[in-house]
Amino acid sequence: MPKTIIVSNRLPVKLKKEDGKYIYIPSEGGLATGLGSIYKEGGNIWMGWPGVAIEEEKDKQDAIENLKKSNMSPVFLTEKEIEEYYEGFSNETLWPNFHYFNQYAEYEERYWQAYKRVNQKFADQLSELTEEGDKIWIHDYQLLLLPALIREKYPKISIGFFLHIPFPSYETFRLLPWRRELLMGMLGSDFLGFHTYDDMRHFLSSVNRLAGIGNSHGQISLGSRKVLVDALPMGIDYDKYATVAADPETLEKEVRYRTLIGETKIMLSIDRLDYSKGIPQRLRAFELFLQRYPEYKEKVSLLMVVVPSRDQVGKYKELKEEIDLLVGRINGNFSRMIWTPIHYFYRSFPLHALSAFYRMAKVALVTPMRDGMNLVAKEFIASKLNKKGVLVLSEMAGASKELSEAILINPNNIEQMVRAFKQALEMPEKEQIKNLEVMQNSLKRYNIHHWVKLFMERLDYIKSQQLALQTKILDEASQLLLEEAYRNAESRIIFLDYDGTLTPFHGDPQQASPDDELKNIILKLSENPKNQVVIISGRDKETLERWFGQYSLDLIAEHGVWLRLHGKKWKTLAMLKDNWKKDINDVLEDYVGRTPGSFIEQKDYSLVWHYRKVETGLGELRTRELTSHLKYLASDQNLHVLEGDMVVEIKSSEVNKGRATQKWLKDANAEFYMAAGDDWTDEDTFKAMPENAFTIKVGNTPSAAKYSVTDYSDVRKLLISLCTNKKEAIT
Ligand code: GDG
Repeated sequence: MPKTIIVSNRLPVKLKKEDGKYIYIPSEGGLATGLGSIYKEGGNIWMGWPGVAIEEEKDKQDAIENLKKSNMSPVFLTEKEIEEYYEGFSNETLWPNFHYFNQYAEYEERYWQAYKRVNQKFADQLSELTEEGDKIWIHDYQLLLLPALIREKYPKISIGFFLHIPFPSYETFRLLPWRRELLMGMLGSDFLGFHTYDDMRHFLSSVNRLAGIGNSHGQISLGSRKVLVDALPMGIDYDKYATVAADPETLEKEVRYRTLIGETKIMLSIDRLDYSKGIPQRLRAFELFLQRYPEYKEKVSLLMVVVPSRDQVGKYKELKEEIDLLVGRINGNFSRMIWTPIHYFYRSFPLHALSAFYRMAKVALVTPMRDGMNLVAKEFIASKLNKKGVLVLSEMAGASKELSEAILINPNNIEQMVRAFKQALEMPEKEQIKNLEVMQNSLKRYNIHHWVKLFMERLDYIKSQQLALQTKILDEASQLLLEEAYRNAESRIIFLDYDGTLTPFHGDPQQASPDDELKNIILKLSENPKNQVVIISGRDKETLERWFGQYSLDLIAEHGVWLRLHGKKWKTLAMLKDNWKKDINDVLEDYVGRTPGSFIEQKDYSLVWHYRKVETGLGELRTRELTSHLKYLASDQNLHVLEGDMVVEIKSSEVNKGRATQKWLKDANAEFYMAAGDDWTDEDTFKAMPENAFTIKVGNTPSAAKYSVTDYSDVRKLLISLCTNKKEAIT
């Protein structure tokens, strides 16, 4: 049975040696929770490094056996690999470059070589686990080369990739000596997800500039393979944070901390030690705030948690020293007997303690210089059960694109930060509640489970698009097959579009009328008593009647509004006037699901998709996608898709060729079915045909048809060969 394999640098568990034995510490991180619903199921697997260099063969075997019980497969890395691939290339080359700290980036050839070797190691191990039909989801910047390495071995497999950190602009990315190899590595994926529209845009621009490959609505054509790129902001396990915030253990901790700290208002910050987090800038802003507004002395304290990280590495060591100095200076200058301006912890805390901090904080300061998303911002909001609190959020964090009710700041603008601190502390409760409510509702909906589901749906979607692209050219062998099926059938149904399918002309009715060759084909085809021929066209009924009224065939005009059966009177294909709404609503729901801030308005005779609260740029992109998506369901006379001011409106209920085909076919029972058409309106006809039908697309754009031919003359040749079939030729 096909399975899903998650691959990330780290497993959701960490091995640690204690008293000569390895113990397993599970990760509480959001990703581990979200992906739990996948990797713990059936034969699915999570593959990654267990967080420690294991040397002994026996220990490795034990780890493999133990982890297998929890559907995990460890990739063992040596000390040297960890130093060069992980700490080196991943954290000292890619991390600074992707976070716009180029001055910190190391361009070391030996790091690059190690990065390539370890990605190959992951690929080798992954190949052993993989079988055709599996889905693979690769995570983050440590494994950028892996998608292409797997693609080489398994050309047809589904590969998704998600980048958790920002993707930099082309001008920054191009500084990497190995930029092209990195991009081509990523492009081994079928679907690439980023936190924000800007990240996605930057990636597409690099693909364009460095590999010369363009895109259409986020789809890149790599030869015959299509790659989808999209913005998919990661959510949190909302219920978990809301539940822990109400847990008695958290409340007990809150009371204890409050007693120790006193009644000052708390401003909270929680970060890993990293230069991308803007910790010194925040401290300087807090210092200036106390100088500028001395009335806040004794009234406000900063509770600052910095989680230790890489502090033996040069840049991190310097950062730690800078923070220590700043905290010392501020506390030294401002402290009073009964008041400490900054409570600074260089350590991590258990979840309940963290939750107590979130509850206590009046204001959360999330002010990174650059951050892929930042989950702390979201966790703070989910923990605010009383809906009182204010988030000050850097516009450089991915989260700012969704949390527009926060006070947004530029972390380089110290004056603005100082003003934001004051505004946050003085915000009326009513406004706090209003803002938090909006953000909580959004985070509840776009939670981690939604994110995982959506990722998998997008991966499946592009895979199905790729399959649809595999429409076969109607070669000699397939034509023989078709002719044989035709010959052997006692009853046949043949749907033919007109413009572009039977004639080269579109538009001008003077030019498009059937020529003698076509008239002859139609005559022979329709005279055969075994055949039921249906001309299905966008043309009006008068034109079709003028051209084909004399033949023994059926006519469907105006994309399915009118039907004329064998010379009888025209009748409309009556529909319930609201019938179309469900289909369109499903499409719109899908877009709402992928576009935080958007929503649907239901009107009696129309549906409206609003995107005025969506991240700038993303709304416009989705509109383009949506309108092209809706083309399949709209037709000139029936559904109208209108783009307005930050809205897309779909008006009126009518029918399309697919519905008309379905209605026409309802009680049909033939031995041979065929349909030919050239544009998007005919796709609905193809989809409505029975499984065993011969569906033929004229032209080479993606289609749901089984076969394709180059132009109308091929259709004519095919029809001539059918009607001049020796056994059946009507002369
Ligand atoms: C990447 C991207 C993106 C922190 N201190 C403690 C603790 N934490 C938890 C928080 C939060 C997580 O760590 C930090 O999440 P971030 O999103 O801020 O950053 P990363 O996980 O480093 O990294 C980032 C993310 O991937 C997801 O795509 O948002 O931009 O850099 O969950 O709660 N947890 C506990 N004690 C602590 O002291 N228990």
